[in-house]
Amino acid sequence: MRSSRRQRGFSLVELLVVIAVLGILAGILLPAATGAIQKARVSQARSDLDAIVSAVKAFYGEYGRMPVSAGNGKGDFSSADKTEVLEALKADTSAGKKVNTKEIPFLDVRIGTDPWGNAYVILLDCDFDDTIAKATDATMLSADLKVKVAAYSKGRNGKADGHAAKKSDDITTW
Ligand SMILES: [Ca+2]
Repeated sequence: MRSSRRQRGFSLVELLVVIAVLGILAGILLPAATGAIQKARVSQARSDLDAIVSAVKAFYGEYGRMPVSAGNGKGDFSSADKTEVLEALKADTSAGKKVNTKEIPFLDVRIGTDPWGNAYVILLDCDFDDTIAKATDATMLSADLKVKVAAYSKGRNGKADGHAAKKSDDITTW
């Protein structure tokens, strides 16, 4: 009796039960896995942003100016979608080496775009009053920032949601 059952293999009902169980498991595990990936990306962005801010401070300590070719002593600066600040911190391009004349690598070369493929935005106090003026990035800042350097990622949606947004996935250093 037992051997004939084994030869018969699975019945249709048994197969359907197995498929249903697999479907339920996938339904539970997939969102959890996606959530875990998003969380990992957010913490990657946070650690990149902290590294960028530390690198700018180290650059400032070394040179007594900000890692941009023009604008030191003038108004505050937003890197927007440009990469010149990162290039200066890494000294990995000719433009970067012109700003970082001693070619000191202040930043791990791994840092490029954020985990969603968008540029990190870096805000610099280029007029040296220890404040980044709100007007430097009026979308993101609700008031002047009392820091020399700040940075942010636009988050998963790839948009600078800003201080007025009800629901923002931006990741900021302030
Ligand atoms: Ca300023």
